[in-house]
Amino acid sequence: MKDARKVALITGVTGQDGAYLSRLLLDKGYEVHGVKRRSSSFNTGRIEEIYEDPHTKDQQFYLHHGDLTDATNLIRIVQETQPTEIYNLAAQSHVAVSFETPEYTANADGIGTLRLLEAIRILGREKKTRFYQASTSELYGLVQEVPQRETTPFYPRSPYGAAKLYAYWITVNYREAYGMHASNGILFNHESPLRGETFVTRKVTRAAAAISLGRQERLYLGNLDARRDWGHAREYVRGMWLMMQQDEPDDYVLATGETTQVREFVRWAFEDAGIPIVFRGSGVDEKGYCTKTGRCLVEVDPRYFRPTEVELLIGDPAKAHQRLGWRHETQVRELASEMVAADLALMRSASDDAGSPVAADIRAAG
Ligand code: NDP
Ligand code: GDR
Repeated sequence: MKDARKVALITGVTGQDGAYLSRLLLDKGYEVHGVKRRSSSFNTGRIEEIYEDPHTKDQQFYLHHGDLTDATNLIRIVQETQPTEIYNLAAQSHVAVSFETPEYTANADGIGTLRLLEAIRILGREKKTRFYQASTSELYGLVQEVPQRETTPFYPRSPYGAAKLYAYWITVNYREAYGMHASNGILFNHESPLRGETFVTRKVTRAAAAISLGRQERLYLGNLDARRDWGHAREYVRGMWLMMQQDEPDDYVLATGETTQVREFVRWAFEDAGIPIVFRGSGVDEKGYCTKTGRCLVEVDPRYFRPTEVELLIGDPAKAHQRLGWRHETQVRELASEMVAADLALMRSASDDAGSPVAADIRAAG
């Protein structure tokens, strides 16, 4: 029997997806608890708007300090909050960074998932807490089949992908071994104005905005040939919630079914920022993307190449369409425009909003 209470615990609440999911669940009447890492600088910027003063009545949103590398802390948080649904979104989520910090990435992204599943089991909540694991299209890695679907074999190409592979299978195993309602969302890339600044879409939209405002000279990127299936994060968190509402747990791909080259996204972003660019040169004479007047704005820097790359991702979301009734709405071209517009607005108003994250974090510290 499903608990009539609606209490969600979100790890990674301060990240892109955590912010959108918190809003969605609060709108649906959930009591929402988020796990936030202690940080020497403010890291609650994305959830600032929904983080009310903890002293106000009717509060539905709570933050707890914690970390996926700390098992006892996770057990205590699950015990205190008694969640009916856990969304495990926390991760060292940057693929390139995972080559530099492979052991930490395995610990947080792989074993961290195990720690949460064990917390549920230790506390005897196997039938009381549903579990969502943030799995990823990076599991597919080296192309085995296109489009990629739930049955496509995995072949991860990074320490991040390998850590997430463990997390995927341990989630399946706890479902089968202990009858837990545990599901994997195999999500393809999803972006938004809240996307972390070092992922390629946001790096590009921020740079296009900054260059058009005369605040940056040039943008350096890595592999422009890679293709990604990019959707909007707001729509993907709804898919996560839908998975948790099904009678039976299962694994689902969420994707748009369309793929776009990084270089195409770059061209769109600069077009939206009012600076049309074209690719100039080849081989040693490669100049990158330049304006018609010869000003070269985007250059390839091999330092952003990865030791092993995922060249092509394109997902088949048919199962999610049929069973969850989930569909993406925003097209990638619109997504690029939304992100450029948001970055232009943010940069223009940069000096006005410096104070607000401070207030939120002072409240969080209690
Ligand atoms: P972000 O990088 O924006 O957010 C990651 C979150 O995890 C942040 O809140 C971060 O905290 C937190 N975190 C990192 N390490 C730890 C740790 N050791 N303990 C506790 N919290 C930690 O990621 P997204 O929101 O984009 O993605 C959410 C999840 O979905 C991730 O697991 C990611 O791997 C996965 N995913 C993402 C996709 C995407 O396209 N966005 C696609 C498929 C899967 P802090 O703010 O302090 O850094
Ligand atoms: P990805 O996203 O690795 O797919 O992982 P990212 O935006 O980092 O890279 C996408 C593609 O762009 C190429 N690229 C660059 N990438 C970055 N970050 N910076 C650059 O300068 C650059 N130049 C080219 C990359 O090589 C790659 O091919 C994201 C994360 O959110 C994961 O957590 C998630 O699991 C997957 O999406 C699905």
